Amino acid sequence: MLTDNILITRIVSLFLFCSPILAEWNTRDYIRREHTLTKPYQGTGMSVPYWDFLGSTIVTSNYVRLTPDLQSKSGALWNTAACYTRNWEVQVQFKIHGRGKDLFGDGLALWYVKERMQTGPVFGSKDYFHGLAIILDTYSNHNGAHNHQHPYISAMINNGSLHYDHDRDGTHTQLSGCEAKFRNYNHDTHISIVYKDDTLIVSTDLEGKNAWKECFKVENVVLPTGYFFGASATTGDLSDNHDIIAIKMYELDLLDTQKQEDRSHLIPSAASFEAPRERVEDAKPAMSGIKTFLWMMCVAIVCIILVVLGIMWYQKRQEQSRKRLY
Ligand SMILES: [Ca+2]
Repeated sequence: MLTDNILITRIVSLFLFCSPILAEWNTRDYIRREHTLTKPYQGTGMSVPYWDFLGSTIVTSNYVRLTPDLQSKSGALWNTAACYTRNWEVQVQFKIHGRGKDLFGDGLALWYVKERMQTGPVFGSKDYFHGLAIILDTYSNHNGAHNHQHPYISAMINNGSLHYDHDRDGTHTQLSGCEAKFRNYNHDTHISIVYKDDTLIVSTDLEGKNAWKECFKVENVVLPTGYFFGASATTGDLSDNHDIIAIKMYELDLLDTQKQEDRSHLIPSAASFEAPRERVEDAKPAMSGIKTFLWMMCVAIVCIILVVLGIMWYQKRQEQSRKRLY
């Protein structure tokens, strides 16, 4: 009898010990294969199921490289299946690395947009897009002072009318952002994008601790269903390897009120933008020596002419007054 009790206690404690692990598994039950990219990438033949490639992208057995550490490269990776899930989380394991210690660029963008497979100037993809861009910007294009350091992670929502301004690193159209050092690590680096109940939360796991750290959270973000996930990267004068190791998409729970809602025709929008900083033009470069000299010459000549005219006018007046006297 006693041994039976001990046995039951042991089974119960074993179950209790296991339950947090089971709970952990359950939260990740809804992985959507058609929006996921994991090793081994290749299916039958050379193609990767559910994903298309553009530009400099190459697929190896360990990573999908969007750009190599070489100048003027551009590559992208696009999901072939549109996303009809309303609440989702996308976790991307990536690696941005290169030889550059202080100079590297340009960065990586993760997309949930209407337009897939379109090349363009926004980290290798289309400007004036419809949807969401999460931008991992490694290079500061702005000459003047920023209110943040690089590398920098930011979010942009576009309804097709906004231009991503590289000269200002997109700061005038960003929803929110955070500084994050995500380059040149030996351990795995991850970013999580949660879009749930019209709230966007971006978190990172960059320190190899297997823990998410919130980068930013923005409420009242409207995104329709039916858009495509993608990733793109570009290099210019500066370069980096931009590698995607894995993309995992999880379907998140719906509220009861959300179950019947048709979101396919919504226009992307965000209630709050970060208070836009004034778009201050960069200071004009100081006048060159020759320009300054010529300018001074002109001023001097004008002064001399004015003085001469003044003297002539004065003499004429004197003459006239003399004539009147006689
Ligand atoms: Ca930049």
